[in-house]
Amino acid sequence: MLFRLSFACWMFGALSLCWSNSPCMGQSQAFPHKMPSTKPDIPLSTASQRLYEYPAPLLQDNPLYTQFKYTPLQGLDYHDGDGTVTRRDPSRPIVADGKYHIWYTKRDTIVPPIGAANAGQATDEIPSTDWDLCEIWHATSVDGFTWEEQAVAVPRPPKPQPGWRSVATPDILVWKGRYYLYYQAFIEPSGLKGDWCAVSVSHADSPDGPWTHTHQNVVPTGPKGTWDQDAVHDPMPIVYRGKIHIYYKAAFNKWPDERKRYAVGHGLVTSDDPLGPFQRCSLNPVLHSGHETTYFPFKDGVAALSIKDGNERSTMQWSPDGINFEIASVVDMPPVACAPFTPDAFTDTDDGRGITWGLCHFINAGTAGKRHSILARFDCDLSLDVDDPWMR
Ligand code: AAL
Repeated sequence: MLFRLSFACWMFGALSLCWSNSPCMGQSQAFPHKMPSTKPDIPLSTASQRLYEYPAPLLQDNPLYTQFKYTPLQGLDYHDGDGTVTRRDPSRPIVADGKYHIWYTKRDTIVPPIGAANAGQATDEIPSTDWDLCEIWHATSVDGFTWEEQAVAVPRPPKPQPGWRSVATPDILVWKGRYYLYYQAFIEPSGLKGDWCAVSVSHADSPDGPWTHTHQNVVPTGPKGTWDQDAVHDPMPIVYRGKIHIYYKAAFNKWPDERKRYAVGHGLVTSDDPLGPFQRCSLNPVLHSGHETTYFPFKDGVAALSIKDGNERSTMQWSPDGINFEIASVVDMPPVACAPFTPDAFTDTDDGRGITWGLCHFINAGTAGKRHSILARFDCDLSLDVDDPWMR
């Protein structure tokens, strides 16, 4: 009885001590009703402190927050969605001769893909994945909604050149009046050992080609045992601080490796010459989330949209130097394989104006339940200058 009484007294004493020391009891230094634009000099919870650590202004004024609206494209045929034709992973649109130009992965095969798990049964006519046995095609548009397919820009080169099996996932660089297409070059069906491929480049005097294939792996991969040893995807070039910056993704442990340890990392390489050699950034990976890459100049730094995969999926990020990124906002339903129209991607601006629209893809089950992809348009407001007619 005596023990119970003294235990109760001890509990009461301990609880009242905790209660009186609890930060929840203080009222005198409350967070102000009008949101302070700089960190107030009062005790703050972790979430309140974090508010002041984001690179962009707070709440509704954040120029790196947006919602996305989607519109189907007109003018492209998909064989009624039977899975034999795919268009996916578009490049960013550029303007030349009064038209928008894009390049993208196109597959037109006798059957739909049989899937990465069956890659061993893929043949010269039967694709493993949606991006196996593909070519890079070119389309133009005057309004960004209706597109006219032109011709193949980069066909598969003969065996054993890089890309003989498939060329896919292109993006464009305009540098000193010439055009450079960077893309994934496969030398085996995707899925056989993983999604293994290197990045090749072709160049031309005009967006209409002809394109000269260099047959070179232009983005240096990491040494064996490192994160980007085998699979370098989604090359996206911008010109920043006088140099060509190419951001890329490496998917490590993607099938058939241990899927539960699947991870992505984004790397950066830079050069003064579009054909290389490119130097690897010593701080790679610069981002650990985001399936396809989307980077664009924003103010004097670089913004990134981290789309699928990783703890920071569905975030906009910003970096003051193109290397050290921080979360600027969280977004809903971001465009997959996002390829924004970015008029200042190649002007070496130190005052990037942002983006308002672009292209992306949707992966479709198709009528026979087989996978193929379609291109679509998105619109958004990640712009500091929406009155510029080319931004609309
Ligand atoms: C994508 C990209 C790359 C991958 C595959 C095709 O959307 O990340 O291109 O290899 O999926």
